[in-house]
Amino acid sequence: MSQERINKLRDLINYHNYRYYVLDDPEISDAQYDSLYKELEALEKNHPELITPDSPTQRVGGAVLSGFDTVVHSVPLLSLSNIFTLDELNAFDQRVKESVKGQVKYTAELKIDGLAISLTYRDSVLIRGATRGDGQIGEDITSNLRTIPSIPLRLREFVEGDLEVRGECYMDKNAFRELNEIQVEKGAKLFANPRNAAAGSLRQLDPKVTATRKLNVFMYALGYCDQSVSDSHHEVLQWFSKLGLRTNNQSRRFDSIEEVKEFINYWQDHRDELPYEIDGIVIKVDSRSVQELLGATAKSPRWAIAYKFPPTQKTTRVTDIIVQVGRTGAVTPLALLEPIFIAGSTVSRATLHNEDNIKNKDIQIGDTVVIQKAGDIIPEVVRSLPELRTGAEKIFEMPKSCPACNSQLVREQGEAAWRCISRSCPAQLKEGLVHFASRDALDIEGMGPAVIEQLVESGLVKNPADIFKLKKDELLKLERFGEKSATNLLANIKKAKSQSLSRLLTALGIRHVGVQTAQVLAQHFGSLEKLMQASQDELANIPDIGPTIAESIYDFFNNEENRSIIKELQVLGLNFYEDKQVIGEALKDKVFVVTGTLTSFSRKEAKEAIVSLGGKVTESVSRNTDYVVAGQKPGSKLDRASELGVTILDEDQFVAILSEGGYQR
Ligand code: 0OX
Repeated sequence: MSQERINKLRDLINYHNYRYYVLDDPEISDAQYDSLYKELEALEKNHPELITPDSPTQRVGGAVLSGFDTVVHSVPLLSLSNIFTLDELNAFDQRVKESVKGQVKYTAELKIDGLAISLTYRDSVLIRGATRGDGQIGEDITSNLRTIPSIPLRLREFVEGDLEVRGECYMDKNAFRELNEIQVEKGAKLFANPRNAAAGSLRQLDPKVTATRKLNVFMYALGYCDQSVSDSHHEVLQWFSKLGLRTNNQSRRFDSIEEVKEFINYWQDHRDELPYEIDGIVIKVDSRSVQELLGATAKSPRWAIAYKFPPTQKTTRVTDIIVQVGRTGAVTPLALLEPIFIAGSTVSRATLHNEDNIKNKDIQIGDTVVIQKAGDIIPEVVRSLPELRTGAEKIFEMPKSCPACNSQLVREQGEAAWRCISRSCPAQLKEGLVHFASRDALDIEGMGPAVIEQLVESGLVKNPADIFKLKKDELLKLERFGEKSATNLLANIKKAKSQSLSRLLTALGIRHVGVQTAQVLAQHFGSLEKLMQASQDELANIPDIGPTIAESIYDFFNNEENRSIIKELQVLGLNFYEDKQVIGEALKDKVFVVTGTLTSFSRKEAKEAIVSLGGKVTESVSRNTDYVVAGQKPGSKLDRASELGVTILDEDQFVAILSEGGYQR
């Protein structure tokens, strides 16, 4: 009886969910929906044995993760090549027609500005959701994607076997604005645009947080299907819709590229009217067999292309020009603008880069200027409109002394920037610390610019090492700090001590050493001590490191003050080592799954050994898996490997492959 009612309620809720979130055409009121939902919840509470993972009550759940597993895509997720002009579109059309030796139909779609995702359904039930990653390997974000109401946990029709669909996860403009309002209230960092907000929301390790973010999806491509499907992409999209997958209803099929151009022109002028952001139009050859015939290059399909819209430009007024001191002491002028909404967010400041740029573009305080978002993210001033001047404008003069510490600025020959070269400049210190704690560096959550400002102003932190000496009672004396935030911050600081050497090197902010160079250095030397002993020549001989970078690294480590801070960091317990270095390429790009218990390796050691020879390790077996290493009690992964015909290695064979590749324990 209960089972019947539960089934009925689930069907009803799924149906109304579909009407509301997928078709955007609800049939019942929110109150009616809530009452169905509450009834189901109550029944499931009384009969927990009847709960199934695809029940609509089971969207938000699961543990807080410590990280995401990797997923090998059964068919790679290719990325689109971009074009910017109609001439390039004609060339694409010509190439297609020449290869096919005839006419083709195209489907044109809005290019949603979000993140590519992949959903896998097995016998109609959602079993996995993943990010695109590098196209071959993505991250398993199933528990986060399950929280998105427009993603069905079960398809509305039975599809036997596996169906993998691709689409875009995005946040609409309203949800983005609301989220940033909440961030302001919380004193948290603002998201620069809806795409970043969607990315940040999907990266949450706690699905409960993702569930609070209003994310949505449009599905736009078939990845893989065990069942046979229509040859027309356009019809596949219609089939998606019948299955309950949300598709964008602006997609159109056209007989000629001329009609596609009209579609492009229309949306170029009307994109602002959409509730979500688009950054172009995707043009796809409609026939899937023709798509297959055209094939793909290493990175992108030859049968599809993205026409990217030019950046949106708007005019506004420069109310003032101020200067900012960066962590290297470079002093950058910044235009304060009358706030203006452009490409998804409100812009009230834009960098002017340097003095010469201001002169070349003839920008004065009070000028009306044209601004755009480069890559639709960073706002920049394109040009001024001197014809609109009233006479009240003021010419900007670069200050001669540092706005933060008053010491004299210098401009070295061949450099565009004026610099503050004082070692005790508080602005440089703050910016340096912001960088030190930032996501690419030691990634200390809760230590953003506002907190750093407090720590520096209060005198608690005078250099990076001081961060690790902070005490709870000291934090509690600061404004806005409570028991919970202080405990959390100290825990995050403690965690940062065991970050990798490459992150620590990034954090140190050595000039010319960004994330990538830091990784090269960490891999090459393996320990900070060895790196600090390296001569300038030795550094310059490392691939990817030229003489300028070598000199900068050498100077940094031979500066007394830097050496003493590093010594302190060591005493405070920071990790100065990098994980085992890559020692060979014997397993380059080979994908491994390790299952069961190995006798001579821990799981972690086995993974490190594979990675050290250039291989990749993933959690689940797919068509892309090259080897499954099977220890004792291997479980279902071994069955899946046999099913797919993947090579299975026992422990002895695995050890043999490793030692052939040059691996030594
Ligand atoms: C989008 C979008 C992105 C998938 C397979 C090759 C072409 N951002 O809206 N990609 C694709 O298609 C890719 N379509 C889209 N609509």
